[in-house]
Amino acid sequence: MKKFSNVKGLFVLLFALILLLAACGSTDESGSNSDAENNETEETSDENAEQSESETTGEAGEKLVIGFSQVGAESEWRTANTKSIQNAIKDAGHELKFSDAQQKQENQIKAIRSFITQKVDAIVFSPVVETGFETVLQEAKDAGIPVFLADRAVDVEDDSLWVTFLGSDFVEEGRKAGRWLVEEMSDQEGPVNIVELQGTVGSAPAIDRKEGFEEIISGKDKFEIIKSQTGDFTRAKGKEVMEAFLKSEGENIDVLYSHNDDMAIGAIQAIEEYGLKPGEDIKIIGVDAVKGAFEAMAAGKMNVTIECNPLFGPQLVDLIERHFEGEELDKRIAVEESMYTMDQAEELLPTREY
Ligand code: GZL
Repeated sequence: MKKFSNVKGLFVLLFALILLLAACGSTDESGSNSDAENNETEETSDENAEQSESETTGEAGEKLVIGFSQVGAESEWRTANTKSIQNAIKDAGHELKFSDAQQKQENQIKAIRSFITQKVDAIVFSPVVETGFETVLQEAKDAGIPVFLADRAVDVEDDSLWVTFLGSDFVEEGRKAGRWLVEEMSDQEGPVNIVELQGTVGSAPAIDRKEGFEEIISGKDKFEIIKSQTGDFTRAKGKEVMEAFLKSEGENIDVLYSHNDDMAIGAIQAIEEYGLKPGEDIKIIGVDAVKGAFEAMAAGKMNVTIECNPLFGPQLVDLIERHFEGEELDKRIAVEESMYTMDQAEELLPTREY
């Protein structure tokens, strides 16, 4: 019987255990517990999400982590632009992650991917060329990181891949150069033979400055571009290509149109070494309005520079902050710019900031 009573005791114990388990595992009709649990889980996950969101997308008034992928350090203009943006980001209390691509597209793609991995709040990007960035910009969009184009534009189907473009109207800069030349040569019979130093092949400024300049001179028969080649926006390359122009065209050249001042300054050296007078024998047109151009104009070696203002760092940071405060920004915001000639150079040189 002992055995049986043991068995009986076992059954009673088992039955009590089953009752106990049944009571613990039940949800009530409304399922609120599981919902509560779920809600708690959701809340936690939402909290985590918000937490991770604030880490990755930033919020109004928060300190932002900003990744800045810059073209390089190829010209006076570029170094001034870099300084303006870096200082503006730091002065506003945000954290800067900076990458100098040394004018190589693959370095910019790598930098943007690194910013995505680091979960920055925003990316500032000046694309070395217009095309080839669609994939990496889609990756940034998929990661919920807004991209702000500074200085140069990209050529992509989907313009939701970037928030806004802040920079110059390069086509208008080219038009200004063309209009100055038409006015300057108005009493010359012609032909007026022009050599052109183009910027980086495929870059927005090179494409647009050529377009704007040709739009203005194309309607006047006396103007002809007899040679055109890239100097990649650098002084060294500008000098080298101008030497080649002089070798083949020599005193047949009346005008140099250079897509930036740095290449023009390099060309001026080549013209002097060739034995001609820059600014007199050959009219020199540059773009950027950097200090070096004002020095060349004050020395009578350059005739005009079209301003392309690099000092838009504070304006850019203001746009980024307004975006995080929920403001809808225009897709394209142009920087105000002017033009300066040889006769203004001496007086204005001391006032120039870049
Ligand atoms: C123009 C900028 C150009 C400058 C050059 O906004 O992209 O790149 O004109 C620089 O000096 O290299």
